[in-house]
Amino acid sequence: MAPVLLSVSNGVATITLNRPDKLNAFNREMALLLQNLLDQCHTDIAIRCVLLTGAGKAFCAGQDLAELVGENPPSMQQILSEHYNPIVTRIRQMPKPVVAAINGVAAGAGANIALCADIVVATETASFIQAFSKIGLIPDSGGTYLLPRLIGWQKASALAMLGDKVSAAEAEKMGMIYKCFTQEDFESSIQKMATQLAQMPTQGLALTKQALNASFTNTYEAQLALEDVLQQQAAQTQDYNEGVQAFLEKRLPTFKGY
Ligand code: LHQ
Repeated sequence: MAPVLLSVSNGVATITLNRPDKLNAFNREMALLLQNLLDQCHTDIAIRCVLLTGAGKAFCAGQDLAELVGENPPSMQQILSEHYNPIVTRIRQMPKPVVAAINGVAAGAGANIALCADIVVATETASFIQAFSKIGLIPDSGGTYLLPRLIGWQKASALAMLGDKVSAAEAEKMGMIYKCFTQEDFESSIQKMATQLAQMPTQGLALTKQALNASFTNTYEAQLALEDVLQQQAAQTQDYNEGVQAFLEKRLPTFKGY
């Protein structure tokens, strides 16, 4: 079986990290394949939402530590510049929503790949661990950027240094993720959310994502100017026309994604 799987249905691309016996830990092959599949999702206009999840009991245990001591291990420089940085960059630049559906433990790079999705939801038995400090590393894959912005400086410092396990319920409470679902509701809730997103005005969502990405570093004035530009682009889409027409005609809109 391939270490990452892709299936497409009703506009939703489901990407499944698939090394369940290794808790879906990343080796080089898996990291490169994930990049390739994210590229396919980026360019395929029939795909209007990406759902990222893990096979088996874990979401992802981060770097496969066995690979580091195996034959011809990738260098530290390669691991970040060729494996994880291109993955998180692709997720942030994906012109459609990416939902991370966290089905189990998400540790190390696995946690931070999860957190860079647009919407992160988890099952109640899932957990998040900034495992890096326990092996003498620093949080990577954007963790030092995203964590303080998601949960505040103090909690980010503590989690990055202590490497404590955060349950899905705690993660929801501290604003690290959007929602925690019961085990029973998890599968149906993520499918419902992904299907809903795939039927929404995709261009509008892509422009929303672009604005939110820029908000981390923009001044208020620069952000207002960007909203001005992006809103004009949104208003040129057919979906904007359809949304307004459907509202006025008191019917449900049919959005095409452009
Ligand atoms: C694993 C792994 C794993 C290999 C579980 N690798 N086998 C960037 C820069 C460069 C280098 C390094 O990496 C990075 C980015 C990073 O991601 S650094 C952080 C790497 N990840 C970790 O340090 C997490 C290591 N794993 C764990 O702490 C635990 O396994 C967690 C908390 C994830 C899950 O604990 P349990 O549910 O108790 O499972 P387990 O520990 O029993 O693991 C099950 C199996 O999976 C086991 O193999 P075995 O043959 O004994 O059944 C583990 O060895 C294997 N596994 N994580 N990262």
